[in-house]
Amino acid sequence: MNIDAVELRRVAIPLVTPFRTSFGTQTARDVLLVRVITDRAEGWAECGALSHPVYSSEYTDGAEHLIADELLPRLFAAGDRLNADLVAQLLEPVRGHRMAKSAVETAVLDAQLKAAGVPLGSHLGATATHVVSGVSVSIYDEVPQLLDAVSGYLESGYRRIKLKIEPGWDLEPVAAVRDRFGSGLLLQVDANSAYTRADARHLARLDEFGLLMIEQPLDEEDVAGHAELARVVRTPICLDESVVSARSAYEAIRTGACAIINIKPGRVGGYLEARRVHDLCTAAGIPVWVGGMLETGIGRAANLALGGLPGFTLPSDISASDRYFAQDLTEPIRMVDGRIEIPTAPGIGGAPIPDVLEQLTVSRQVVKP
Ligand code: NPQ
Ligand code: MG
Repeated sequence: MNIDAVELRRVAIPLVTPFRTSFGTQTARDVLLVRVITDRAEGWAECGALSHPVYSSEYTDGAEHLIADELLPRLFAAGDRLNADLVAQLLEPVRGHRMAKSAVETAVLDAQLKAAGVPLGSHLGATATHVVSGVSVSIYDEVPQLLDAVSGYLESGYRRIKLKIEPGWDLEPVAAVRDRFGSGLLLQVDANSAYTRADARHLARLDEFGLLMIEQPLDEEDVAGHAELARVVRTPICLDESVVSARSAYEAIRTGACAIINIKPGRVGGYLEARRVHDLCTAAGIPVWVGGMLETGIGRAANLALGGLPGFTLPSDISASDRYFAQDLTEPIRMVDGRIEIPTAPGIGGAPIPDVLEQLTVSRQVVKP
């Protein structure tokens, strides 16, 4: 494949409601899009990094800079040898920056699959036609606000509720949701690393609420701490931030640090590595589910393809477009009866609506070989 040019676009999309997690409150999404223009097709991808390095060390400005200065020159150097399976190897000399690498690899993969007329789901080995849709729920100031929000999401049809928690907002909101909506509700929590090993006994008090999992309670680097916690807390531990590759998934599972893994293609470096994480977890009997980074329809369409693989047996964080955006970059992704259909169009199955893209674009740069 020959790349004629790569366009890097920054898009600002307001969130319908502020989204508060243990690492802060976001009111808009500052998105980096990568568009690879080749002689045969063009490919799109979304970089999941946030505006600031508060979820992980990557952030949008840094990712844009790194892609333009460090990653694209390495792709151009490959000339017409370039194909999606070669990208990870070409970018290997650059350490880290997995979300940036994922966006570049995905855009090349999208172009390649569109030229071949192959949907990403088929390419990855998806066996399902739909993905079960869960929703991630913000931290609120008061419990009544939380109960109203959860009530609205359940009315929309979401099959699973995930509550963001942090010290001071954990037992009370979880108890209130369990009390209001009953023991049948699929319910889990996500701490985004807000606790320490010293909180083990406190976190064990969540065991009485029959949660599906406690996601990333400790620091991303404290894998041993999660294994220690798993011996005190009965609720299954799920890792998110700690799993950055198939190798780190293997180490976490071997150490006993997790019983479940949230797979986010950007966090692990791309959809091809995400499939390797899926395959490894499935072989080890570890259930996985597709996480979310509040992507636009471009990122979420691709995530749906991944969610069709057989090991994704738990409800995803792939919510409908209207969970986050009044106007998505793509045609709205809709949930029907708690499930979202996996796109069957060639490639990632999502592309921006041109005039919406122009309207929301903050900046763009074109990088040529
Ligand atoms: C998680 N995602 O599972 C991440 C946290 C996250 C759906 O909870 C803007 C604002 C971007 C908040 C990306 C979900 C974000 C964000 C990710 C939260 O840990
Ligand atoms: Mg998480």
